Amino acid sequence: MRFQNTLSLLTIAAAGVFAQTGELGDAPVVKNNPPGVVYSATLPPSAFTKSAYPDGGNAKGSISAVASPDGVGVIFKVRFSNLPKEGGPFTYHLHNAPVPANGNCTAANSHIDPYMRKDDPPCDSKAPQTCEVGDLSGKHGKITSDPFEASYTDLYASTLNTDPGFFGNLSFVLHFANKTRISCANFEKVQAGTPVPTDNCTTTTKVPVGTGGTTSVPTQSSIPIAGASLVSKSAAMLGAGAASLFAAALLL
Ligand SMILES: *[C@@H]1O[C@H](CO)[C@@H](O)[C@H](O)[C@H]1NC(C)=O
Ligand SMILES: *[C@@H]1O[C@H](CO)[C@@H](O)[C@H](O)[C@H]1NC(C)=O
Ligand SMILES: *[C@@H]1O[C@H](CO)[C@@H](O)[C@H](O)[C@H]1NC(C)=O
Ligand SMILES: *[C@@H]1O[C@H](CO)[C@@H](O)[C@H](O)[C@H]1NC(C)=O
Ligand SMILES: [Cu+2]
Repeated sequence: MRFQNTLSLLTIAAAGVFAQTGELGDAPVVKNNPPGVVYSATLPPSAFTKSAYPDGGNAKGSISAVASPDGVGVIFKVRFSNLPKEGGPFTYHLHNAPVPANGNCTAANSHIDPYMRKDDPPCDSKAPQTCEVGDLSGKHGKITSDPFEASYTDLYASTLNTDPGFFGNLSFVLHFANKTRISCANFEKVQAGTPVPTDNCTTTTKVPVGTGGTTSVPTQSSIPIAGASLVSKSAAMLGAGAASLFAAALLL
C-alpha cells in the first residue's frame, strides 16, 4: 500500500502534474456561456512598442470568440501575421483591463486571473485548469509561425458577463518572448443571439483546425481590416462556419 502510494506519487511527479494552482483553487469549467454571442478584437494599425516596427506599422492580429454550441467553453479563432522578425516565440493573453483610447497597452494591466494563480511558474498546458484564465498562449500554444492561425476551445474563459472569466469588455495583449508588449486590442461584441446551427450541415463543412492546411490565411491584399469587414467576416463565419466550429469543438 505504502509502496503503491509512493510509486504513484513518483509517477505523478515524473509526469509533471504538480502544476501551480490558484490561491482560490483551479479554474472551473464554464458551462453556461450564451451560445451565438461573438466577441472579437483586432490589433490597431500601429504598434504600441514602436521599436518593434522601425518603419511604422504593426502586427496584424485578431481574436474572435464564441461560446460552444452547448455553452461549455469558448471557441477561439486566432490569427496573427506580419510579426516582428525577432523576439519570438510571441505570446498573447486576455488582460484584465481595457485598452484606453490612446492605445496604452500598459494600461491593459495584467492577465485575467480570477483564481489568483499569477504567471510564475509558467502555465503547464497539460493542466490548463491550473493556469491563469487569460493565459491563452500558455494553455494553447505560443505564436511560432508567421502567419499563425489557431482554433481551439478554452473551457475556462467565458462570454457570460457574470462569470469571473468574462473577457468581452476587456482586451488582449501580444508580447515578445521577453514579455514586452508589442500591441493590444479591446474585445467588442460582434453579434448577439444567432440560432443554434442545424446538425445537417456538419458533414459538408471543412474543419478549420490549427495552422496551415486547408484554412485560409489573411493575405497582404486584405490590409485594411476595418471594423465593418471584420463584423461581416465574423458574421459569415458564424453562419456558414457554425457547424465547422461545432465540429472543431468536438475534435479539440
Ligand atoms: C525584448 O525583446 C525585443 C525583441 O527582441 C527587444 O527589442 C527588446 O529590447 C527586449 N526588451 C527587453 C526589456 O529586454
Ligand atoms: C500608460 O498606462 C500606465 C499604467 O496605467 C501609466 O502608468 C502610464 O502613465 C500610461 N502612459 C501614457 C502615455 O498614458
Ligand atoms: C466588464 O463587465 C463586467 C460584467 O458586466 C463588469 O463587472 C465589469 O466592471 C466590466 N469591466 C469593465 C472594465 O468595464
Ligand atoms: C438542413 O435542415 C434545414 C432545416 O431542417 C433545411 O432547411 C436545410 O435545407 C437543410 N440543409 C441541408 C444541406 O440539408
Ligand atoms: Cu499579456
